[in-house]
Amino acid sequence: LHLETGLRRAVEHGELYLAYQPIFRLADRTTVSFEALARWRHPVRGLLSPAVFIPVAEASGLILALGDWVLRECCKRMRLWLDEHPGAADMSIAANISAKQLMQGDLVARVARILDETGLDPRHLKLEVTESVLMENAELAVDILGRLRDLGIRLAVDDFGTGYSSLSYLRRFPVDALKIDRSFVSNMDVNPEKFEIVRAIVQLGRALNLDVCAEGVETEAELAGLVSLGCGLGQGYLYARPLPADEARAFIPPPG
Ligand code: G
Ligand code: G
Ligand code: MN
Ligand code: NA
Repeated sequence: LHLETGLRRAVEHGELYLAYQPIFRLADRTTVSFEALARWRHPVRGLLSPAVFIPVAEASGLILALGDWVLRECCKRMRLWLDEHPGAADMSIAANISAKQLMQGDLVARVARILDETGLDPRHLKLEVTESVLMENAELAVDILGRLRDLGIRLAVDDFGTGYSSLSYLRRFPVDALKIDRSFVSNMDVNPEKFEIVRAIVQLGRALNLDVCAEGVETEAELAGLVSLGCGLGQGYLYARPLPADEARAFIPPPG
């Protein structure tokens, strides 16, 4: 497999693109933001999942260049949508940040430079970091997240519930949102244990004054369960799949 060489070429030759999955307010089903998800249109192997190429990028060090590309694309896209759609004025785009990007990459300076170059108001950019990455080196994470927050961007804990956060660290991470891992959301309406875990996370979010977003909402029954628990936000195939930019923009609400 020459994925690493291929990935180097992919970043340079425009084989990568971002799909945007709408994140919606459960109560009224309006879109409030988008999560950007990387895709690789490989010339021979077809469409490759980030689950395949992100680990390759991390192991080879390419993740820093790839991560910069993702951030720059998100910022440019959000600026375009802000210019074209008054209804986007309160929206944001969320980018996923990998372990190496957070811990080794001088991320704060990179994000600051990309915001500066693209002229995006930082409040329209959100970064998602998984709970397990944050807990790997929690003291360092507290410091880096704090400096990212100082830039004016927003932060979310991704895959929440799978990473053994201590509550004391969760309180110290200066984040805006928890994203409930989709393993708990899937079939929560028929699985009482999952239902109670989701309830606990929603209550934790309320106690810490954090937005809570359920991932992987696929059915009306799951959505009804989430609403009954007071979960605010969701994303998943029920509402929309990750979409090419031109299709995603149709989810930006009308102004007013
Ligand atoms: O979209 P999909 O379900 O195939 O994504 C698989 C995994 O890849 C998810 O965990 C997602 O967070 C991760 N991922 C998608 N895009 C990016 C990206 O741009 N950077 C990083 N670090 N991870 C990403
Ligand atoms: O780790 P992260 O939460 O970033 O992963 C997001 C991944 O979940 C993306 O690869 C995306 O394609 C996928 N995804 C988004 N919505 C759904 C859904 O409703 N069901 C399933 N099974 N996967 C989803
Ligand atoms: Mn994510
Ligand atoms: Na996730």
